[in-house]
Amino acid sequence: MAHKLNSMAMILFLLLASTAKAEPGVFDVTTATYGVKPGPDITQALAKAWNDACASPSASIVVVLSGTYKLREASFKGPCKAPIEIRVQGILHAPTDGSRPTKKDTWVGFEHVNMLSLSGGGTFDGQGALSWSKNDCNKNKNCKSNAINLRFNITNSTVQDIITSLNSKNVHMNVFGCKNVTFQHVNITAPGESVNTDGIHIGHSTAINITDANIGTGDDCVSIGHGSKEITVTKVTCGPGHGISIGSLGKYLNEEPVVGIRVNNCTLRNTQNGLRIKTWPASPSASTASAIHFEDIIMVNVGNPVLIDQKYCPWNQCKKKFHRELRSAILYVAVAYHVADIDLTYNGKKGPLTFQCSNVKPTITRVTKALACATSAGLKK
Ligand SMILES: *[C@@H]1O[C@H](CO)[C@@H](O)[C@H](O)[C@H]1NC(C)=O
Ligand SMILES: *[C@@H]1O[C@H](CO)[C@@H](O)[C@H](O)[C@H]1NC(C)=O
Ligand SMILES: *[C@@H]1O[C@H](CO)[C@@H](O)[C@H](O)[C@H]1NC(C)=O
Ligand SMILES: *[C@@H]1O[C@H](CO)[C@@H](O)[C@H](O)[C@H]1NC(C)=O
Ligand SMILES: *[C@@H]1O[C@H](CO)[C@@H](O)[C@H](O)[C@H]1NC(C)=O
Ligand SMILES: CC(=O)N[C@H]1CO[C@H](CO)[C@@H](O)[C@@H]1O
Repeated sequence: MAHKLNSMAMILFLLLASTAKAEPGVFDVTTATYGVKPGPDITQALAKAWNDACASPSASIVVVLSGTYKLREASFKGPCKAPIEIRVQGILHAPTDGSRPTKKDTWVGFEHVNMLSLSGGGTFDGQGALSWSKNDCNKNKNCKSNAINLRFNITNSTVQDIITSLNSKNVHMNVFGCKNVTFQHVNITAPGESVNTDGIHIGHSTAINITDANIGTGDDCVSIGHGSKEITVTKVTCGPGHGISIGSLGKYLNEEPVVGIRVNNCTLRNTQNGLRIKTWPASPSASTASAIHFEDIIMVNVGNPVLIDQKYCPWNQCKKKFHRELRSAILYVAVAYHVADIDLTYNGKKGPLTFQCSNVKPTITRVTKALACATSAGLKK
Protein backbone atom coordinates (compact mmCIF):
# COMPACT_ATOMS: atom_id res chain seq x y z
CA MET A 1 0.00 0.00 0.00
CA ALA A 2 2.69 2.40 1.02
CA HIS A 3 4.58 1.54 -2.12
CA LYS A 4 1.54 2.24 -4.28
CA LEU A 5 0.98 5.62 -2.63
CA ASN A 6 4.59 6.48 -3.17
CA SER A 7 4.45 5.82 -6.87
CA MET A 8 1.21 7.81 -7.15
CA ALA A 9 2.83 10.71 -5.38
CA MET A 10 5.75 10.33 -7.72
CA ILE A 11 3.49 10.49 -10.77
CA LEU A 12 1.71 13.52 -9.35
CA PHE A 13 5.05 15.19 -8.75
CA LEU A 14 6.15 14.48 -12.31
CA LEU A 15 2.87 15.84 -13.65
CA LEU A 16 3.25 19.01 -11.62
CA ALA A 17 6.85 19.38 -12.70
CA SER A 18 5.96 19.04 -16.35
CA THR A 19 3.07 21.53 -16.18
CA ALA A 20 5.30 23.96 -14.32
CA LYS A 21 7.87 23.61 -17.05
CA ALA A 22 5.29 24.26 -19.82
CA GLU A 23 3.93 27.38 -18.06
CA PRO A 24 5.16 30.37 -20.04
CA GLY A 25 7.10 33.14 -18.32
CA VAL A 26 4.94 36.18 -17.65
CA PHE A 27 6.30 39.68 -18.17
CA ASP A 28 3.68 42.00 -16.75
CA VAL A 29 4.53 45.64 -17.38
CA THR A 30 2.64 46.70 -14.25
CA THR A 31 4.86 44.69 -11.89
CA ALA A 32 7.69 46.22 -9.87
CA THR A 33 10.25 45.03 -12.45
CA TYR A 34 8.83 47.38 -15.07
CA GLY A 35 7.06 49.79 -12.75
CA VAL A 36 4.02 50.98 -14.67
CA LYS A 37 0.72 52.07 -13.18
CA PRO A 38 -2.26 52.92 -15.38
CA GLY A 39 -2.15 56.52 -16.59
CA PRO A 40 1.46 57.27 -17.40
CA ASP A 41 3.62 56.51 -20.39
CA ILE A 42 4.21 52.81 -20.87
CA THR A 43 6.74 53.11 -23.71
CA GLN A 44 9.95 52.21 -21.83
CA ALA A 45 8.40 49.50 -19.67
CA LEU A 46 6.82 47.77 -22.65
CA ALA A 47 10.08 47.86 -24.63
CA LYS A 48 11.93 46.36 -21.66
CA ALA A 49 9.31 43.64 -21.10
CA TRP A 50 9.49 42.75 -24.80
CA ASN A 51 13.27 42.49 -24.75
CA ASP A 52 13.14 40.19 -21.72
CA ALA A 53 10.40 38.04 -23.23
CA CYS A 54 12.16 37.87 -26.59
CA ALA A 55 15.39 36.71 -24.95
CA SER A 56 13.58 34.05 -22.90
CA PRO A 57 14.47 30.53 -24.07
CA SER A 58 10.96 29.28 -23.31
CA ALA A 59 7.49 30.56 -24.31
CA SER A 60 6.50 33.83 -22.67
CA ILE A 61 3.64 36.26 -22.25
CA VAL A 62 3.90 40.04 -22.16
CA VAL A 63 0.90 41.43 -20.29
CA VAL A 64 -0.59 44.91 -20.26
CA LEU A 65 -3.41 44.74 -17.70
CA SER A 66 -6.61 46.76 -18.09
CA GLY A 67 -6.29 50.47 -17.62
CA THR A 68 -5.48 53.36 -19.91
CA TYR A 69 -1.87 54.03 -20.82
CA LYS A 70 0.09 56.37 -23.05
CA LEU A 71 2.32 54.75 -25.64
CA ARG A 72 4.66 56.94 -27.66
CA GLU A 73 5.70 54.08 -29.94
CA ALA A 74 6.57 50.40 -29.85
CA SER A 75 8.95 48.40 -31.96
CA PHE A 76 8.67 44.68 -31.27
CA LYS A 77 11.67 43.21 -33.02
CA GLY A 78 12.66 39.57 -33.44
CA PRO A 79 13.87 37.05 -34.02
CA CYS A 80 13.00 35.78 -30.55
CA LYS A 81 14.11 32.56 -28.90
CA ALA A 82 10.62 31.10 -28.34
CA PRO A 83 6.95 31.84 -29.05
CA ILE A 84 5.59 35.04 -27.48
CA GLU A 85 2.09 36.10 -26.60
CA ILE A 86 1.32 39.77 -26.14
CA ARG A 87 -1.82 40.12 -24.08
CA VAL A 88 -3.11 43.67 -24.20
CA GLN A 89 -6.11 44.15 -21.96
CA GLY A 90 -5.75 47.89 -21.55
CA ILE A 91 -6.27 50.87 -23.81
CA LEU A 92 -3.12 52.31 -25.37
CA HIS A 93 -3.19 55.94 -26.49
CA ALA A 94 -0.95 57.28 -29.25
CA PRO A 95 0.41 60.83 -28.87
CA THR A 96 -1.69 63.74 -30.09
CA ASP A 97 0.95 66.43 -29.68
CA GLY A 98 2.13 66.17 -33.30
CA SER A 99 5.32 64.36 -32.24
CA ARG A 100 6.35 61.64 -34.67
CA PRO A 101 7.52 58.14 -33.80
CA THR A 102 11.15 57.17 -34.51
CA LYS A 103 9.91 55.14 -37.45
CA LYS A 104 7.82 57.97 -38.80
CA ASP A 105 5.15 55.86 -40.43
CA THR A 106 4.71 53.29 -37.65
CA TRP A 107 3.19 53.65 -34.20
CA VAL A 108 3.40 49.96 -33.20
CA GLY A 109 5.54 47.66 -35.33
CA PHE A 110 6.27 43.93 -35.26
CA GLU A 111 9.32 42.88 -37.24
CA HIS A 112 10.82 39.47 -37.94
CA VAL A 113 8.83 37.73 -35.23
CA ASN A 114 7.84 34.10 -35.61
CA MET A 115 5.09 32.45 -33.49
CA LEU A 116 3.55 35.63 -32.13
CA SER A 117 0.10 35.83 -30.65
CA LEU A 118 -1.45 39.24 -30.06
CA SER A 119 -4.68 39.14 -28.07
CA GLY A 120 -6.31 40.28 -24.85
CA GLY A 121 -9.33 42.43 -25.73
CA GLY A 122 -7.34 45.67 -25.59
CA THR A 123 -7.41 48.75 -27.80
CA PHE A 124 -4.74 50.51 -29.85
CA ASP A 125 -6.12 54.03 -30.08
CA GLY A 126 -4.22 56.03 -32.71
CA GLN A 127 -6.09 59.24 -31.77
CA GLY A 128 -6.01 60.27 -35.43
CA ALA A 129 -8.72 62.93 -35.49
CA LEU A 130 -6.31 65.87 -35.62
CA SER A 131 -4.17 64.26 -38.33
CA TRP A 132 -6.89 63.39 -40.83
CA SER A 133 -7.64 66.98 -41.80
CA LYS A 134 -3.94 67.61 -42.41
CA ASN A 135 -3.44 64.59 -44.63
CA ASP A 136 -2.73 65.58 -48.22
CA CYS A 137 -0.66 62.57 -49.30
CA ASN A 138 -3.10 61.85 -52.11
CA LYS A 139 -2.04 65.07 -53.80
CA ASN A 140 1.30 66.02 -52.30
CA LYS A 141 4.27 63.75 -53.02
CA ASN A 142 6.38 65.33 -50.30
CA CYS A 143 3.74 65.02 -47.63
CA LYS A 144 4.52 63.74 -44.15
CA SER A 145 2.80 60.39 -44.03
CA ASN A 146 1.06 59.71 -40.76
CA ALA A 147 1.77 56.74 -38.53
CA ILE A 148 0.07 53.43 -39.24
CA ASN A 149 -1.40 51.98 -36.02
CA LEU A 150 -0.05 48.44 -36.36
CA ARG A 151 2.55 47.19 -38.82
CA PHE A 152 3.19 43.46 -39.06
CA ASN A 153 6.18 41.69 -40.62
CA ILE A 154 5.67 38.31 -38.94
CA THR A 155 5.27 34.58 -39.60
CA ASN A 156 3.23 31.71 -38.14
CA SER A 157 1.26 34.10 -35.96
CA THR A 158 -2.22 35.11 -34.85
CA VAL A 159 -3.89 38.39 -33.96
CA GLN A 160 -7.11 37.54 -32.16
CA ASP A 161 -9.74 37.80 -29.42
CA ILE A 162 -10.40 40.81 -29.65
CA ILE A 163 -7.82 43.32 -30.66
CA THR A 164 -9.30 46.73 -31.42
CA SER A 165 -7.58 49.29 -33.59
CA LEU A 166 -9.25 52.65 -33.17
CA ASN A 167 -8.89 55.94 -35.06
CA SER A 168 -5.51 55.29 -36.67
CA LYS A 169 -3.80 58.35 -38.10
CA ASN A 170 -3.28 56.35 -41.31
CA VAL A 171 -3.95 52.73 -42.38
CA HIS A 172 -4.94 50.69 -39.31
CA MET A 173 -3.09 47.45 -39.93
CA ASN A 174 -0.38 46.91 -42.52
CA VAL A 175 0.52 43.31 -43.30
CA PHE A 176 3.77 43.17 -45.24
CA GLY A 177 6.29 40.36 -45.71
CA CYS A 178 4.07 38.05 -43.65
CA LYS A 179 3.47 34.32 -44.00
CA ASN A 180 0.84 32.18 -42.29
CA VAL A 181 -0.89 34.81 -40.17
CA THR A 182 -4.50 34.65 -38.99
CA PHE A 183 -6.47 37.71 -37.94
CA GLN A 184 -9.49 36.58 -35.98
CA HIS A 185 -11.99 38.79 -34.17
CA VAL A 186 -10.19 42.02 -34.90
CA ASN A 187 -12.25 45.16 -34.51
CA ILE A 188 -11.25 48.20 -36.53
CA THR A 189 -13.08 51.46 -36.08
CA ALA A 190 -12.72 54.99 -37.44
CA PRO A 191 -15.32 57.50 -38.70
CA GLY A 192 -16.54 57.20 -42.28
CA GLU A 193 -15.11 60.63 -43.11
CA SER A 194 -11.58 59.93 -41.80
CA VAL A 195 -8.92 60.03 -44.53
CA ASN A 196 -6.82 57.01 -45.60
CA THR A 197 -7.78 54.94 -42.59
CA ASP A 198 -7.92 51.59 -44.45
CA GLY A 199 -8.70 48.65 -42.19
CA ILE A 200 -6.20 45.97 -43.19
CA HIS A 201 -3.81 46.40 -46.09
CA ILE A 202 -1.96 43.31 -47.30
CA GLY A 203 1.10 43.22 -49.57
CA HIS A 204 3.95 40.78 -50.25
CA SER A 205 2.36 38.21 -47.99
CA THR A 206 1.31 34.56 -48.25
CA ALA A 207 -1.32 32.51 -46.38
CA ILE A 208 -3.16 35.29 -44.58
CA ASN A 209 -6.60 34.61 -43.08
CA ILE A 210 -8.89 37.35 -41.90
CA THR A 211 -11.98 36.02 -40.22
CA ASP A 212 -14.86 37.17 -37.97
CA ALA A 213 -13.67 40.75 -38.16
CA ASN A 214 -15.63 43.94 -37.81
CA ILE A 215 -14.16 46.79 -39.85
CA GLY A 216 -15.63 50.27 -40.27
CA THR A 217 -13.37 53.08 -41.47
CA GLY A 218 -13.05 55.99 -43.89
CA ASP A 219 -11.26 53.98 -46.58
CA ASP A 220 -10.93 50.38 -47.82
CA CYS A 221 -12.10 47.71 -45.41
CA VAL A 222 -9.51 45.21 -46.60
CA SER A 223 -7.18 46.04 -49.47
CA ILE A 224 -4.99 43.47 -51.12
CA GLY A 225 -1.95 44.75 -52.97
CA HIS A 226 0.76 43.24 -55.11
CA GLY A 227 2.62 40.13 -54.02
CA SER A 228 -0.39 38.79 -52.09
CA LYS A 229 -0.94 35.02 -52.30
CA GLU A 230 -3.41 32.64 -50.63
CA ILE A 231 -5.47 35.31 -48.92
CA THR A 232 -8.79 34.34 -47.31
CA VAL A 233 -11.25 36.93 -46.06
CA THR A 234 -14.26 35.33 -44.46
CA LYS A 235 -17.08 36.42 -42.15
CA VAL A 236 -15.92 40.01 -42.18
CA THR A 237 -18.41 42.85 -41.74
CA CYS A 238 -17.41 46.09 -43.46
CA GLY A 239 -18.88 49.57 -43.19
CA PRO A 240 -18.67 52.46 -43.31
CA GLY A 241 -15.80 52.69 -45.79
CA HIS A 242 -14.88 52.00 -49.39
CA GLY A 243 -15.41 48.22 -49.42
CA ILE A 244 -13.03 45.37 -50.15
CA SER A 245 -10.51 45.99 -52.88
CA ILE A 246 -7.79 44.28 -54.78
CA GLY A 247 -5.22 46.77 -55.92
CA SER A 248 -4.48 49.23 -56.96
CA LEU A 249 -2.23 47.20 -59.23
CA GLY A 250 0.04 48.24 -62.03
CA LYS A 251 1.22 51.58 -60.72
CA TYR A 252 4.84 50.47 -60.64
CA LEU A 253 6.97 48.29 -62.91
CA ASN A 254 7.84 44.72 -61.81
CA GLU A 255 5.05 44.31 -59.35
CA GLU A 256 4.55 40.79 -58.09
CA PRO A 257 1.26 39.14 -59.04
CA VAL A 258 -1.78 38.72 -56.85
CA VAL A 259 -2.81 35.05 -56.78
CA GLY A 260 -5.43 33.05 -54.91
CA ILE A 261 -7.82 35.42 -53.17
CA ARG A 262 -11.02 34.19 -51.54
CA VAL A 263 -13.54 36.59 -50.12
CA ASN A 264 -16.60 34.82 -48.80
CA ASN A 265 -19.44 35.14 -46.34
CA CYS A 266 -18.79 38.84 -45.84
CA THR A 267 -21.33 41.62 -45.29
CA LEU A 268 -20.84 45.11 -46.62
CA ARG A 269 -23.11 47.73 -45.14
CA ASN A 270 -23.21 51.46 -45.94
CA THR A 271 -20.06 51.39 -48.02
CA GLN A 272 -19.12 53.56 -51.01
CA ASN A 273 -18.21 50.43 -53.01
CA GLY A 274 -18.61 46.70 -52.59
CA LEU A 275 -15.92 44.61 -54.23
CA ARG A 276 -13.32 46.26 -56.42
CA ILE A 277 -10.39 45.29 -58.55
CA LYS A 278 -8.38 48.40 -59.41
CA THR A 279 -5.65 48.51 -62.00
CA TRP A 280 -3.94 51.64 -63.26
CA PRO A 281 -4.27 52.44 -66.95
CA ALA A 282 -1.62 50.92 -69.21
CA SER A 283 -0.49 48.56 -66.47
CA PRO A 284 2.88 46.95 -67.11
CA SER A 285 2.57 43.34 -68.29
CA ALA A 286 4.05 41.87 -65.11
CA SER A 287 1.07 43.05 -63.16
CA THR A 288 -1.55 40.30 -63.03
CA ALA A 289 -4.28 39.21 -60.69
CA SER A 290 -5.64 35.68 -60.94
CA ALA A 291 -7.73 33.07 -59.12
CA ILE A 292 -9.87 35.63 -57.36
CA HIS A 293 -13.16 34.43 -55.90
CA PHE A 294 -15.85 36.56 -54.35
CA GLU A 295 -18.63 34.37 -53.03
CA ASP A 296 -21.62 34.66 -50.69
CA ILE A 297 -21.38 38.39 -50.13
CA ILE A 298 -24.28 40.35 -48.69
CA MET A 299 -24.46 44.02 -49.62
CA VAL A 300 -26.74 46.50 -47.90
CA ASN A 301 -26.82 50.10 -49.04
CA VAL A 302 -23.66 49.84 -51.14
CA GLY A 303 -22.77 52.44 -53.80
CA ASN A 304 -20.99 50.42 -56.51
CA PRO A 305 -21.49 46.79 -55.57
CA VAL A 306 -19.04 45.28 -58.06
CA LEU A 307 -16.45 47.44 -59.74
CA ILE A 308 -13.68 46.17 -61.92
CA ASP A 309 -11.78 49.26 -62.86
CA GLN A 310 -8.95 48.93 -65.34
CA LYS A 311 -8.48 52.65 -65.59
CA TYR A 312 -7.99 53.46 -61.95
CA CYS A 313 -6.54 56.92 -61.71
CA PRO A 314 -7.36 58.79 -58.53
CA TRP A 315 -6.71 62.50 -58.17
CA ASN A 316 -5.38 62.68 -61.75
CA GLN A 317 -2.12 61.08 -60.77
CA CYS A 318 -1.70 59.52 -64.21
CA LYS A 319 0.64 62.21 -65.49
CA LYS A 320 1.25 62.30 -69.23
CA LYS A 321 4.85 61.31 -68.70
CA PHE A 322 3.77 58.27 -66.79
CA HIS A 323 1.46 57.25 -69.63
CA ARG A 324 4.15 57.58 -72.28
CA GLU A 325 6.66 55.52 -70.31
CA LEU A 326 4.22 52.72 -69.82
CA ARG A 327 2.80 52.67 -73.31
CA SER A 328 6.10 51.45 -74.61
CA ALA A 329 5.79 48.41 -72.34
CA ILE A 330 3.79 45.55 -73.77
CA LEU A 331 0.29 45.84 -72.50
CA TYR A 332 -1.19 42.49 -71.72
CA VAL A 333 -4.38 42.38 -69.78
CA ALA A 334 -4.90 38.76 -68.87
CA VAL A 335 -8.37 38.75 -67.45
CA ALA A 336 -11.13 36.25 -67.57
CA TYR A 337 -14.13 37.29 -65.56
CA HIS A 338 -16.96 35.00 -64.75
CA VAL A 339 -20.02 36.63 -63.29
CA ALA A 340 -22.77 34.42 -61.91
CA ASP A 341 -25.78 34.41 -59.60
CA ILE A 342 -25.79 38.08 -58.80
CA ASP A 343 -29.01 39.26 -57.25
CA LEU A 344 -28.96 42.96 -56.47
CA THR A 345 -31.84 45.34 -56.09
CA TYR A 346 -31.75 49.10 -56.29
CA ASN A 347 -33.68 51.16 -53.78
CA GLY A 348 -32.61 54.70 -54.70
CA LYS A 349 -34.21 57.37 -56.90
CA LYS A 350 -31.69 57.40 -59.74
CA GLY A 351 -32.41 53.87 -60.96
CA PRO A 352 -32.65 51.55 -62.68
CA LEU A 353 -29.62 49.54 -61.68
CA THR A 354 -27.03 49.20 -64.42
CA PHE A 355 -24.06 46.99 -65.01
CA GLN A 356 -21.29 48.60 -67.00
CA CYS A 357 -18.24 47.09 -68.59
CA SER A 358 -15.43 48.86 -70.32
CA ASN A 359 -12.34 47.04 -71.55
CA VAL A 360 -13.74 43.90 -69.94
CA LYS A 361 -15.55 40.95 -71.51
CA PRO A 362 -16.93 38.81 -68.75
CA THR A 363 -18.58 35.43 -69.13
CA ILE A 364 -22.03 35.91 -67.71
CA THR A 365 -24.30 33.23 -66.33
CA ARG A 366 -27.47 33.39 -64.27
CA VAL A 367 -27.49 37.15 -63.94
CA THR A 368 -30.61 39.26 -64.37
CA LYS A 369 -30.57 40.55 -67.93
CA ALA A 370 -30.84 44.14 -66.82
CA LEU A 371 -27.63 43.76 -64.88
CA ALA A 372 -25.54 42.22 -67.58
CA CYS A 373 -23.21 44.03 -69.97
CA ALA A 374 -25.78 43.76 -72.70
CA THR A 375 -24.44 46.55 -74.83
CA SER A 376 -20.71 46.63 -74.31
CA ALA A 377 -19.88 42.94 -73.95
CA GLY A 378 -22.82 41.36 -75.72
CA LEU A 379 -25.17 39.14 -73.78
CA LYS A 380 -25.71 35.74 -75.39
CA LYS A 381 -29.04 34.16 -74.60
C1 LIG B 1 0.93 28.42 -39.09
O1 LIG B 1 1.15 28.99 -37.83
C2 LIG B 1 0.62 28.24 -36.76
C3 LIG B 1 0.89 29.02 -35.49
O2 LIG B 1 0.20 30.24 -35.50
C4 LIG B 1 1.27 26.88 -36.72
O3 LIG B 1 0.69 26.12 -35.69
C5 LIG B 1 1.08 26.19 -38.05
O4 LIG B 1 1.78 24.97 -38.05
C6 LIG B 1 1.58 27.05 -39.18
N1 LIG B 1 1.25 26.44 -40.45
C7 LIG B 1 2.13 26.35 -41.44
C8 LIG B 1 1.63 25.68 -42.68
O5 LIG B 1 3.26 26.79 -41.37
C1 LIG C 1 6.68 28.70 -39.86
O1 LIG C 1 6.22 27.41 -39.59
C2 LIG C 1 6.58 26.45 -40.59
C3 LIG C 1 5.88 25.15 -40.27
O2 LIG C 1 5.96 24.85 -38.91
C4 LIG C 1 8.10 26.33 -40.63
O3 LIG C 1 8.48 25.45 -41.65
C5 LIG C 1 8.69 27.71 -40.90
O4 LIG C 1 10.10 27.64 -40.84
C6 LIG C 1 8.18 28.72 -39.89
N1 LIG C 1 8.66 30.05 -40.27
C7 LIG C 1 9.64 30.65 -39.63
C8 LIG C 1 10.03 32.00 -40.14
O5 LIG C 1 10.19 30.15 -38.66
C1 LIG D 1 -14.97 47.82 -31.42
O1 LIG D 1 -14.39 49.04 -31.07
C2 LIG D 1 -15.31 50.08 -30.77
C3 LIG D 1 -14.51 51.33 -30.51
O2 LIG D 1 -13.59 51.14 -29.48
C4 LIG D 1 -16.16 49.67 -29.58
O3 LIG D 1 -17.12 50.64 -29.34
C5 LIG D 1 -16.82 48.33 -29.86
O4 LIG D 1 -17.49 47.88 -28.70
C6 LIG D 1 -15.79 47.29 -30.24
N1 LIG D 1 -16.43 46.05 -30.62
C7 LIG D 1 -16.02 44.88 -30.14
C8 LIG D 1 -16.76 43.69 -30.66
O5 LIG D 1 -15.12 44.78 -29.34
C1 LIG E 1 -7.10 29.93 -43.95
O1 LIG E 1 -8.39 29.65 -44.40
C2 LIG E 1 -8.44 28.63 -45.39
C3 LIG E 1 -9.85 28.55 -45.89
O2 LIG E 1 -10.78 28.62 -44.83
C4 LIG E 1 -7.95 27.33 -44.76
O3 LIG E 1 -7.97 26.31 -45.72
C5 LIG E 1 -6.54 27.54 -44.26
O4 LIG E 1 -6.10 26.38 -43.60
C6 LIG E 1 -6.48 28.70 -43.31
N1 LIG E 1 -5.09 28.97 -43.00
C7 LIG E 1 -4.67 29.31 -41.79
C8 LIG E 1 -3.24 29.62 -41.66
O5 LIG E 1 -5.43 29.39 -40.83
C1 LIG F 1 -20.77 30.62 -46.14
O1 LIG F 1 -21.29 30.14 -44.90
C2 LIG F 1 -22.28 29.14 -45.05
C3 LIG F 1 -22.84 28.84 -43.68
O2 LIG F 1 -21.80 28.58 -42.77
C4 LIG F 1 -21.67 27.93 -45.74
O3 LIG F 1 -22.64 26.94 -45.93
C5 LIG F 1 -21.09 28.34 -47.08
O4 LIG F 1 -20.41 27.26 -47.68
C6 LIG F 1 -20.10 29.49 -46.92
N1 LIG F 1 -19.69 29.98 -48.22
C7 LIG F 1 -18.45 29.84 -48.68
C8 LIG F 1 -18.20 30.35 -50.05
O5 LIG F 1 -17.55 29.35 -48.02
C1 LIG G 1 9.45 45.87 -44.36
C2 LIG G 1 10.10 44.67 -43.74
O1 LIG G 1 10.44 44.68 -42.59
N1 LIG G 1 10.26 43.63 -44.53
C3 LIG G 1 10.85 42.37 -44.09
C4 LIG G 1 9.78 41.41 -43.68
O2 LIG G 1 10.30 40.13 -43.43
C5 LIG G 1 10.97 39.56 -44.49
C6 LIG G 1 11.33 38.15 -44.11
O3 LIG G 1 11.83 38.09 -42.82
C7 LIG G 1 12.17 40.42 -44.86
O4 LIG G 1 12.85 39.88 -45.97
C8 LIG G 1 11.69 41.82 -45.19
O5 LIG G 1 12.76 42.67 -45.42
